[in-house]
Amino acid sequence: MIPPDHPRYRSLVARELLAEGVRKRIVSLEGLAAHGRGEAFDYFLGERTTESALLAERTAAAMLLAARHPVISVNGNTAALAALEIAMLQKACDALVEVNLFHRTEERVSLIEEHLRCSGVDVFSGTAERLLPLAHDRAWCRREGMFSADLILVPLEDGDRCGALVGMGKTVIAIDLNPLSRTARTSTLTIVDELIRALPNITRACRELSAGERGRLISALDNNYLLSEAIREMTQRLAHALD
Ligand code: PTJ
Repeated sequence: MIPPDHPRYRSLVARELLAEGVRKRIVSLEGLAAHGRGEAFDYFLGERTTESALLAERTAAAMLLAARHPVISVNGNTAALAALEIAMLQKACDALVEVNLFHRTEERVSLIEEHLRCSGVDVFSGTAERLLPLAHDRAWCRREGMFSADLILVPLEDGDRCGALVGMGKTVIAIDLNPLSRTARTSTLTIVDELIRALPNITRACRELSAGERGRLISALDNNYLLSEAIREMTQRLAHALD
């Protein structure tokens, strides 16, 4: 049992959730390594939502609400860490939620779908087809889901699919603590923040933004600025780490 006053409480709880996810066969072993990389970047950020990340989260909300057919793509790590937060975001923006996996097995897809449903997510399932132009198993998705979406929110992505989706003319919003990743640089909008902090901020903004604010946020979107700000925040903290 992790004491709530432990200085690294939130980080240790996240690790517990992922370890439990591995035991339930929801999270892949590779997902643990991916999380470790995210933790390192979060350390550089100071484990907080920066001003530029909040701007990205509010812009994401505006874009989700403006989309014709938004889809939230969920992998093993996202399901284990943030199933409830996904359910709340889905309610706020009325998006489809579809499971899409890199280390895909039919068993993992079903287990993750079941886990999401238990947390209140309305999961879009059914027959998947190999529809995305990718050599690996992230190519599998549903024709009426991700394949037809105009906007896809991809928490914790590997860069290939993100590039393929943008190449198909789709708007892609990524949540990725690594501002240098291919995903971060290929997406239409990148949120450089921790998944569990980012999702509730997007949900809140979906509920709060006026139509005027949404339009202003969308027309001011500059992903290069958002990524440079994230890198600036990290380097500034590192430069003063021993002060
Ligand atoms: O469940 P599967 O089979 O689909 O596999 C999922 C993983 C995560 C293993 C797969 O998508 C993968 O290999 O991802 P990558 O290429 O390692 O990319 C994950 C990115 O997410 C990295 O850039 C990490 O820095 C970042 N990341 C990890 N944990 C978090 C995160 N970003 C935000 N919040 C996190 N909690």
